[in-house]
Amino acid sequence: MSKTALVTGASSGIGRATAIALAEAGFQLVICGRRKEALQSLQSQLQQKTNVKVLQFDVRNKQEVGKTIKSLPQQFSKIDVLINNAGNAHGLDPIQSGDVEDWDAMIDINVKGLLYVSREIIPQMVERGAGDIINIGSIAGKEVYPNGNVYSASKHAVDALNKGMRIDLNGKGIRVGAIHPGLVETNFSEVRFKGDAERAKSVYEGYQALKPEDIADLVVFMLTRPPHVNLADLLILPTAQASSTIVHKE
Ligand code: 8X3
Repeated sequence: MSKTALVTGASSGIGRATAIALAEAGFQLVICGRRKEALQSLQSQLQQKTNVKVLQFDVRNKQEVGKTIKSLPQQFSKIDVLINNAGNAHGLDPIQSGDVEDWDAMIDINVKGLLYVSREIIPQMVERGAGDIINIGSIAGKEVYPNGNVYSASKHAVDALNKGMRIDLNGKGIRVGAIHPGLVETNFSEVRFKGDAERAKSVYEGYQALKPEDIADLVVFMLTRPPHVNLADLLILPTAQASSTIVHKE
């Protein structure tokens, strides 16, 4: 029987590309997100390749996360692979003028949401003595850059949780690893800049940014290593990017 992977934030960007790559690699899928229509359209796209179950929830809503994951039909209830991908940035403002609603959103989604989903899935992995967890962090979890303050704090938390999970789950047959991407061209900047498409586009101009598929490739690579190999902590950047703030643009 094929393994089942649950992907959060699967309706767009890295999550969507990862779901597609996992379907191609033969995994059965549980695709999660807030936007039911986008998830259903991905489901119909992938249904010829594998079994796909759509789960609609907002990772910020603890009750909803628990209830929805517990409601999975038996065919999908054994989760072998958890991809903690849901996350985004809201705003890019100095600390003295940041919007507290933006701060709440980033901490609630990127940190608390990841915890709620993980808390639902990890116990069954421990019980079976098997599983893979991949946490999608960011270069912002490794460095802090101007005005990145709270986003960066939330991704540093993801980095810490990736390490914490690996420590607590050591000896339990579960691999835990993180991917920390630099600049990936998705709707990330459009969300960060609240729909300002021009400003968002300029982030990816003058060089070749990573594509969501580049991250999806890495997910599949990690999952297909022999069982004794755990890719624990990976930073992936476009060749044009040397650090958060050093990007060579033509
Ligand atoms: C996304 C990359 O550099 O905008 O996490 O923080 S960056």
